[in-house]
Amino acid sequence: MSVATFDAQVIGAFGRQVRLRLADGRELPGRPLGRALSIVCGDTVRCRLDARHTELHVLAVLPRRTALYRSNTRGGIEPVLANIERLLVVIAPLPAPDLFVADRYLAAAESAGIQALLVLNKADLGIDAQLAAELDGYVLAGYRPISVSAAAALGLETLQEACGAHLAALVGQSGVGKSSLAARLIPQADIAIGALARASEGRHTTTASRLYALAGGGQLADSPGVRDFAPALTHLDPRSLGFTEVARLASGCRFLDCQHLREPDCAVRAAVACGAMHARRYESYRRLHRLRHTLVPPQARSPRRR
Ligand SMILES: Nc1nc2c(ncn2[C@@H]2O[C@H](COP(=O)(O)OP(=O)(O)OP(=O)(O)O)[C@@H](O)[C@H]2O)c(=O)[nH]1
Ligand SMILES: [Mg+2]
Ligand SMILES: [Zn+2]
Repeated sequence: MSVATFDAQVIGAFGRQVRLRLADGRELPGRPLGRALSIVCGDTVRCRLDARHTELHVLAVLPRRTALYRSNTRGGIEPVLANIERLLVVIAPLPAPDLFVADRYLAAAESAGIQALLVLNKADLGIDAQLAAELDGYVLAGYRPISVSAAAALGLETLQEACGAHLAALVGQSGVGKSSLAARLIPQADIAIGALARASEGRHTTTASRLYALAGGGQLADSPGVRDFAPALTHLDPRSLGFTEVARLASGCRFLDCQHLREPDCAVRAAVACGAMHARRYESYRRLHRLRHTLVPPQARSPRRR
């Protein structure tokens, strides 16, 4: 006798345990059958009820429409979130923002076909001249940073609109207020919020990604904060490494395979020289380029030649 299988959405993944949402809205715990299955929040999986009908067995992960990957410390890559359509990269005046981390998230999203947005939380704390200049750099790049405050309930409608009916995810450094924003947009969910001291001591409040339903028909994933983030280096677009302004400017470079480092007639370096591309964003591009050059063998990173 064959047992009926059906599809479900992964709304939480903690090691070998997953939380699944069925088409009828019910939520049940699940367990992957087979060690090799790598399941992340946002995945759609094929499953069946176990004999005692208390949990679901996950048989397979269906093909992902998008996947956000990161490089892990063992030199490999691993998926972080699946099927997301909007990546909300959250920064804040406090803890001190590491914008190289933000740039890498933006680059990973651009290279994965995920629309990336920059969200500045804790706007109630005020924005100093240095941070304001950095935000101008993102505007030059083509982003429109969204200023919000979870504490003062500012900009939340704009944030909700940015999620729309899509599957969106909050990512960023620990303590920037991802869970606080999620709690504002999904007040009925019981979301843990940390003390700022925890983040400065390197402790994270959120320990696993979790997907919540939004009032507007979309879904929002809250994810654990990071100290650092390295994208999957082999997945980066070879001409721009996922930097949108570099992708735009590169068509003006003399060489099709210009790396925008020392080549003559490079439109990217010209833009940096005249202030049309933000100097720190360019430094961020160079750092990512160096990392990729060091870690990825040449055959895996060869630029597409036309
Ligand atoms: N002033 C101010 N504080 C905020 C705001 N949003 C969050 N906080 C505070 O920032 C601290 C961290 O908030 P969380 O929401 O736990 O941060 P997180 O990004 O989810 O942190 P992790 O789960 O560790 O990644 C808490 O003390 C919040 O009260 C805000 O808009 N303004
Ligand atoms: Mg959190
Ligand atoms: Zn160039």
